[in-house]
Amino acid sequence: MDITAVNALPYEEFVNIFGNVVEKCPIITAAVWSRRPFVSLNALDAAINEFIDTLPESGKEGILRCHPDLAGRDLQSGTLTWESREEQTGAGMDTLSPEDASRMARKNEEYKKRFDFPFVICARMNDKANILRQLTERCQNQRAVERTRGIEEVKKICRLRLQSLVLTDAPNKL
Ligand code: 2AL
Repeated sequence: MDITAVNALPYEEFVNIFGNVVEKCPIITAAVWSRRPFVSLNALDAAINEFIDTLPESGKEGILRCHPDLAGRDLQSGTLTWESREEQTGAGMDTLSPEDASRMARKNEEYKKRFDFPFVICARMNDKANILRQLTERCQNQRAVERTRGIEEVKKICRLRLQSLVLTDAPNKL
């Protein structure tokens, strides 16, 4: 689908197609529909980012809390969203060694206990070693730093999800 086709979508279809570009936050997609027409995929991406940026800190934390743990219970029980499953399996979250799996579970819990929201990272831009390393390192940060960092990762995830749905003339530039 190209951007002209995106702009022609009625509200319901727009939300059906793009409702999960930010994990389990279709309200964001619903909000940006009224900003169309978008001149490009980049403009649609920017509208989503702007909406996220206008949220109060509690709203940003809410977005982070909509994200499933990496290599968590949802992956094991098959209850991840389609997009999340693709990302997590692509980063090898389903093939962790027993040692790495228990380290990941331990660190995810430590992170959530410290910050009260889950660790979020763009799995498609990282491999399992990198994810584990960053999870360990980011546990040391201040809460406000992690809130900002987590939202940056949400935006990267969103951009890649958008990119897989919309054709662009300049795929490497967006
Ligand atoms: C995820 C996810 O489900 N996909 C991704 O890229 N990151 N979750 C997370 N907690 O970072």
